[in-house]
Amino acid sequence: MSDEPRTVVVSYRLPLTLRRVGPGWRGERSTGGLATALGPVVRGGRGLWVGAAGDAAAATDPERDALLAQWERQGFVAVDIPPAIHAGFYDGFANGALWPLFHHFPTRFQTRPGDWEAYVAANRRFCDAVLERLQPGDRVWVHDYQLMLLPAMLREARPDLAIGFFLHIPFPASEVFRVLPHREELLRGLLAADLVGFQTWGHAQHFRWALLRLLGIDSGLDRVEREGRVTRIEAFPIGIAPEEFTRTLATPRAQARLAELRARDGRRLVLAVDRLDYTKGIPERLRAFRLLLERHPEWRGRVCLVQVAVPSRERVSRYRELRREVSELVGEINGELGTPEWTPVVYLKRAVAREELVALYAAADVCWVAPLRDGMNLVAKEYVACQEAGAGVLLLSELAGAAAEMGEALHVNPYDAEGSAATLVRALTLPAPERQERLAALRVRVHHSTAHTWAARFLGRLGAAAAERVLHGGPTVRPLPLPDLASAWNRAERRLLLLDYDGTLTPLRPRPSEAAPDADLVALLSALCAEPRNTVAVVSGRPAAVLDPWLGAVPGLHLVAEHGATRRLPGAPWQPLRPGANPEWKAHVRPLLDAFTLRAPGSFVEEKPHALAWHYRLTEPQFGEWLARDLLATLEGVLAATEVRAVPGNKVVEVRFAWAHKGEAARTLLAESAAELALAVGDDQTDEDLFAALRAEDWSVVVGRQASRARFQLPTPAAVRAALQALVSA
Ligand code: GDG
Repeated sequence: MSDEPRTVVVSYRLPLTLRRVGPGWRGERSTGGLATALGPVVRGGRGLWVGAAGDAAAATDPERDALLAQWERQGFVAVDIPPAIHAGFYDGFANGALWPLFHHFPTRFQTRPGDWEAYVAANRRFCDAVLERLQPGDRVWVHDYQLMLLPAMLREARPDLAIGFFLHIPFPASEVFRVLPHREELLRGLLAADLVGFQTWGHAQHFRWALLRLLGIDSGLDRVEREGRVTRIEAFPIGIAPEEFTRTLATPRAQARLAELRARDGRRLVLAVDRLDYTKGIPERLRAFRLLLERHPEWRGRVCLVQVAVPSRERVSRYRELRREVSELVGEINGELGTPEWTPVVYLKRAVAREELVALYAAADVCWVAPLRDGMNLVAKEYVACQEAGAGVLLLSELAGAAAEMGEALHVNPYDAEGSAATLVRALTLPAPERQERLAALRVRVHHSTAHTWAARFLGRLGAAAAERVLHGGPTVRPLPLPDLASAWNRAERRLLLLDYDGTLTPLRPRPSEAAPDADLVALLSALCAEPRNTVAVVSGRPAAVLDPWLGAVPGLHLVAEHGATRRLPGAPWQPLRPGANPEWKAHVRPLLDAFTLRAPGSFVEEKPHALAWHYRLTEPQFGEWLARDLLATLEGVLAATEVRAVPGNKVVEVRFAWAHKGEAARTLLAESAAELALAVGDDQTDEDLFAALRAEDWSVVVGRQASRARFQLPTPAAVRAALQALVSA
């Protein structure tokens, strides 16, 4: 027995379809890379596959229930989506909005009232079906655009669950993605996963760009860190199960068909195989083919395009229009150019049997894969697998994900009819040695990167990503053990409290001026100060002019402003921490910051008595980062010989005295108070200096789940206040 965790695969459709046969029901197995690759992952008790069964749910049919119960024992769990939800979910939001937009057709996307709610409700159904069956140690692998909210729903219910998500279709450029209503919810839906996989590196980068532009979240090349949790981002180009195709091709039926096709008439056979979908570029390819026959009459009668097009999503109106458009175009071309002996386009508007498909792949001189946009495109890979003995040419759209991997194909821009026609002529006339060489290189990759290696790699990375999350969110920063703190607190004769303000005593606000203390906070601080054994200090990055009116009236409270540049002892005037420090440098630096402000709309300079800060939170994100790097480099030169430093912060560049940090303030207060016990609480990077200044036995507490050198952690400012209240009462 392996100790691999169980995998719960969730996709919109199960690899089984429920069909009514007379009065009863029958299940039909689907083939295809996904079913082949993930079948072994779930079979034999190793996991579950959760998805819709493909019929309109008929909840009260006992025969159907019996069959579904049998499926469940084999690892296939059918989710019933009531028809009223299904229409808005599948035909509506998934295929009317997400599908066109993700394939870069913003003009084709539409949302109707209620579609989004249906999408949410359907995702909730899948979530419930998964949660009902989860066992300890399970990991969940969610598939595709129909289920983008599912990772967040699962995470909310099960914070420790290992969750992976794979997007089979492209992730669009952020300028296209931003058109979508509810875009933020969808991004957050995915971010809840431990691992988000895309078909290509390009799609992954589009996703990162959208995070930055729409949520303001920075990411590394392969990861996002947020609230102490990591989401890994990676490309996993999907493959096929080549043996499925070569095995079928070896069957007598397929071989007989291949012989028939070859014996036909000596004409060149160009093959196209697609779902009847507007992303697949079928009309564009037909027009390019017509152009070739018009421009190169010598090819008339010598080449034939076989277009297999499987009808799909016919309830969506755009698909019905496409079907009509393709039929008309085929009719026109055959009517205008065909002869009694020759039909230029053979149009098969139906699914063909697997044996027929592989025989066509093997017989075709050229396979013309022309999507206007495609996540991957498996047809390109299937063709290569079936050209075992042949020397066919793959003509591949550069806008398919497959193009990134299949460099030896002849690439075309499917929107360029002339270019496509010219490349087809080239394909038809390419010398045999070159064809063989290109195909050989493609074949190695198709056999090497398969659906199996794809699934194994994804699950391997998911395991690693989940383990890393446990490591980060786990034992390094423990929750604050309040009873232990309270007893240490009670034992100590002299105690020092160092409290950051924003994000620690009050929640962070969009506008800094909204963060004024409420009456409860003032009362809490007053109670802490009233105890003679306590020295209490608020240590903030804010200037004195803000802290004074907010907290200046609390009797006995120490205030430290501008990260430690200046402070106020209870009842005394403000004093610089290092007397004699002269901020005359500001006069030289300020014009430089003003110049950067002019270049970056939305940025501004904050002037404090001892420091200057250039804020760029409202600036176009990447431009802001780029300018900030430029500013830091410039200031490094300008300030080299001074005791002033430029320090990068969260969307801010701070220019201040090198010694003006919270650590320096903490050390001074520790020495003056002669405290036996110090407790420091803070939430951001500048508070790390505070923690670093403490002694080993002191108590440091970070607010939030981010990585920190603090020993302990509290989740929110509210929890901080509760803990301080407990100390008052102790
Ligand atoms: C999505 C993404 C991504 C087609 N006609 C017949 C037939 N087929 C089979 C093909 C192929 C499959 O359908 C189509 O796969 P694609 O990859 O081309 O496209 P989508 O269905 O849009 O799939 C896509 C894929 O997910 C996987 O991640 O590559 O980019 O859009 O397998 O062989 N099969 C049979 N008869 C037919 O007439 N038997």
